[in-house]
Amino acid sequence: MALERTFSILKPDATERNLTGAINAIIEKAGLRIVAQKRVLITKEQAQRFYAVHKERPFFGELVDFMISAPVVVQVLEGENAIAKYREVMGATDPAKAAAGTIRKEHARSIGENSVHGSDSPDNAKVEIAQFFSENEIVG
Ligand code: DAT
Ligand code: MG
Repeated sequence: MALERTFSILKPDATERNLTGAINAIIEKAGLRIVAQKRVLITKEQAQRFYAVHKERPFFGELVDFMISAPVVVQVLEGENAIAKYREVMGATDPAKAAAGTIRKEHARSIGENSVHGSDSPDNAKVEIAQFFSENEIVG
């Protein structure tokens, strides 16, 4: 399989607890390369657009408020099978159900404050990367 790119966010609960290095170590140990990275405060509009697929869910407001509550680190990760591999490294959405050694098992606070986002499909990866990075900011 060819090299693939996925979009990642280290969420506010991770930046607040100074865990970005610990999480990046797990990412890199899994063989994923961080080919773009920046720390940003996202706007409410950006958060609403990013999570628009969940806008009818009861937790939507809480999710948006959480995502704008502190800085996040947005990243592009590159590797063989990067999309599925990063989902595996992240662990299940609910940290209580995540496998040992995954980012969410080791670090997430709760199902809502679960430390990381990762794209779930090639189409979404493309859209999400383009929301935060221009092509010349990604250096593979
Ligand atoms: P994932 O982040 O694993 O792709 P998702 O796309 O289903 O999970 O949901 C997006 C985010 O929404 C998730 O990371 C945290 C929040 N969320 C999901 N289900 C939730 C729930 N039952 N209660 C609170 N927040 C939830
Ligand atoms: Mg998702």
